[in-house]
Amino acid sequence: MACDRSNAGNENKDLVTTFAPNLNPNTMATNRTFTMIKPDATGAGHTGKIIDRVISNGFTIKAMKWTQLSLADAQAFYAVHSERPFYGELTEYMSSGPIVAAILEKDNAVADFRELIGATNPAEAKPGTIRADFAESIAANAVHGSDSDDNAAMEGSFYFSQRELA
Ligand code: IDP
Ligand code: MG
Repeated sequence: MACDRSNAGNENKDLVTTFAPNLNPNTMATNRTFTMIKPDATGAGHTGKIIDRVISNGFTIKAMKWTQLSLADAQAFYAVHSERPFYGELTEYMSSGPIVAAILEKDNAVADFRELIGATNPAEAKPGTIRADFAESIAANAVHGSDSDDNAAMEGSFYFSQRELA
């Protein structure tokens, strides 16, 4: 079925208001992305190596915290995937252990970070990408990376207030 996207911008602003009430959708940065180091990677002791990889590839850390999602938090964060068959597995997994959440800055941040982390399935991720080197499976795939500027702003504001950015 053809999808009418003529109202897409406004729908997105409604979503921002619900999901991230402190965020002004008119001032979203285009040079930022949001990441989480996932429970498989924090549990395996890869946190420092992954942060080093991120910094040495030109990303500046604007905010960072070590924390753990409740199941309800994970369900809210991944609400966009609620119809997908792996939603239950994903949200249980993401709340199963500590994560590191961070807002990163770089020109072309969203696309460059997706390139740095590699494909969702580590078996298909290019050699030298973070997922190729550190991920365990398609679910436990070491890191999250936002897929658009708008989602980066919304996901970042899930964890951080404006006053936490440095
Ligand atoms: P992405 O993280 O590369 O953007 P998405 O399709 O947005 O991939 O999926 C979100 C997360 O859901 C993935 O990072 C992974 O942890 C999990 N996931 C994706 N596909 C599957 C699957 O087929 N089985 C189990 N988990 C999956
Ligand atoms: Mg995604």
